[in-house]
Amino acid sequence: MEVGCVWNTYLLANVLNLLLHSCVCVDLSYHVEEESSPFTFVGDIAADTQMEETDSLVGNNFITYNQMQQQWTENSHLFNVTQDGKLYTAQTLDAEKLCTYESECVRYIKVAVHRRKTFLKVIKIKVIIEDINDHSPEFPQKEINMTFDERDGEGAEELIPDAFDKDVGMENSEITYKLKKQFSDPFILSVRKTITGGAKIGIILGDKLDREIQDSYNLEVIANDGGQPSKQGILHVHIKIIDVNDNSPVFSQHIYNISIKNTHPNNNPILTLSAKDPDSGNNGKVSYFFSSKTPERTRQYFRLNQQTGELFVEKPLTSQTKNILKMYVEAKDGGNPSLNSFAIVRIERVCV
Ligand SMILES: [Ca+2]
Ligand SMILES: [Ca+2]
Ligand SMILES: [Ca+2]
Ligand SMILES: [Ca+2]
Repeated sequence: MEVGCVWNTYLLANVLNLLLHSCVCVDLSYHVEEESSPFTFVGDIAADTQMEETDSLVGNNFITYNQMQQQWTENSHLFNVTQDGKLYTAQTLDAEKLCTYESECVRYIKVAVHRRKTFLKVIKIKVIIEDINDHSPEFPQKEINMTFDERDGEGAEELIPDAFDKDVGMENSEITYKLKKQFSDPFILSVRKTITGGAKIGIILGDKLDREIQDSYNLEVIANDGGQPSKQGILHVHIKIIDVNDNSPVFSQHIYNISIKNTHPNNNPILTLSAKDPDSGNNGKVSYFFSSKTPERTRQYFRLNQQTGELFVEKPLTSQTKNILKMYVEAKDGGNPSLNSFAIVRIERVCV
């Protein structure tokens, strides 16, 4: 029985609420901006219902106005009606708390009019709470890191989260996006609206990448709302380019010509080979070898430090050794697969 009563009360409240909100037969409509301070003047009910013209006793306070309590809504404490018929806000009204997006933000109040103690009528008043642009579009995070591969081609895409604007007004929450970047940065912004009202946003590669020229980029995605003036939110996008082994080591010379005495000490390098590879990590780590084209009979006189490229005499050069020795050396990077290049070392033996 008690449950039934509760349900009946609940249903009645909802029906009354529905009737109140769906009723279009309002006597007066007023506008008030959200976030106005409490006690902001909204309208003069007495003047606008022209009660003073129809009843000359208003000046003597015989006509009084009272807001009717509407216990099933929270409207009653949003507004105050003075006895002489002035409507004020009772508190700061926040459209984002009171209303939802895509519906007019309104509240209805009823005011009873009495002459002395005699009830005259009820005035139905619609108050439209106008949204102001008091919220900026916000991204779920302030910054985001992403990577592109150096071999990624034009059209490669990385998605980023979209922004949200809490304002309930359509223009104040309508978001447009733009990409802030350096002129030469090879990225463009893609924005596709979704059926839920959000957006699918991507950073798209618009050109080839070369990590050896630039290995990182800092972009900003700026979300602007349609308010006047517009507010904005910023997402900082940090892009790192992952290296690909696309460079071979390059020797400082194609041919190294040196002369050594046959008494050259074997702990002093006769030459230091140097090859540069601009790739990153192992892709740019260079090691040095005798090429297989170097005959073993020549190679036996020398020792090559694979890491440093230092070339030492291993065995004393004798008069039986040719006056000019020619060796092919190879520089290899640590990539997988590795890339290499070759140089020639010509050594002239000088007798002392
Ligand atoms: Ca707002
Ligand atoms: Ca806004
Ligand atoms: Ca590279
Ligand atoms: Ca390389």
